[in-house]
Amino acid sequence: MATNRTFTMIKPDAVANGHIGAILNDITAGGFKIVAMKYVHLSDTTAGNFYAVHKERPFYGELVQFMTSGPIVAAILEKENAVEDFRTLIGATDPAKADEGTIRNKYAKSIEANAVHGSDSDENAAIEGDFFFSQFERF
Ligand code: DGI
Repeated sequence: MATNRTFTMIKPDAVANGHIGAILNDITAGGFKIVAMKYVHLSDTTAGNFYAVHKERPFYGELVQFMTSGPIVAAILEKENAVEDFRTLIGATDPAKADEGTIRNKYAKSIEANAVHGSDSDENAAIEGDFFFSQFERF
């Protein structure tokens, strides 16, 4: 399996609840190397553009509002089979359905305030990483 990259965000709920350190620890303990990272507060426009793929979904407005409600940590992670393994590490979208020990199981509050984002494909991982980071901000 080739080494590749995924993109993640620690969402406003997890930041506000003091889980940045614990989540970064789970990520590195899971074998992921952090190759880019920043701490930012998204504007409506930036969050709206990031989630443009979800524009037609009924929760789009709420999602954008939630993602702009406080700062987030964005990062690019590297590992063998990164996209799939990271989705396993974070668990199901709805924390009530997330496996025991996953990041969403431990730190998420609801399907919306679900602690972390993880890219769902190699293609989206590249698009999302490029959205947040220039070539000088990744290693
Ligand atoms: O790839 P995921 O983040 O696991 O899930 P997704 O791509 O289906 O949805 C993107 C985000 O949108 C998800 O992390 C939280 C939010 N979301 C998904 N389904 C719902 C939702 N938000 C609300 N309010 N209601 C939903 O049913």
